[in-house]
Amino acid sequence: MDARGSVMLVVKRCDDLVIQQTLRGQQVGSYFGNAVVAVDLNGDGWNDLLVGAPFYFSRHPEAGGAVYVYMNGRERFHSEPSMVLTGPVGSAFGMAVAAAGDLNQDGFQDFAVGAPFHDTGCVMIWTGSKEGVSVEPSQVSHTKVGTVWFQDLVRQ
Ligand SMILES: [Ca+2]
Ligand SMILES: [Ca+2]
Repeated sequence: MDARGSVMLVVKRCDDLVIQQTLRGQQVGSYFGNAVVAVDLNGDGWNDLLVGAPFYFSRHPEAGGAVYVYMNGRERFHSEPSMVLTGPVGSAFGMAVAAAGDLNQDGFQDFAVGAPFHDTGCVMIWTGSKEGVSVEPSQVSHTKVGTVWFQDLVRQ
């Protein structure tokens, strides 16, 4: 066993639980698997998987916290993430990941990622698309002295 973390996909067969696939984290201590959400990002009817690793760290480019996106290849997830979203250094981006429904009404499911250590805390909204996930967050919300304000980073 190492400390890279893993996510196991388990199916129920009769009365037994069988491990169907294991996705492994890439960095020791990244807390890969701290948050796991299944959501159909590209609207093909197959749930895709988001896995948070809030203590992932990268120096070049500087990043802290990651969310790994695994697209569903029908019955199995690709063993390598199709995309890795990262947050600001020390932000614990990916501590919380939640399906948010279709926020921008484009027919694709969207999701929210929490970065609790970024300033006073921050939630970023990422949108699903035919290809999987938008490259940049579409919306970032910060908390500031009890009020919430929204900043559009990318206008759709
Ligand atoms: Ca899908
Ligand atoms: Ca959407």
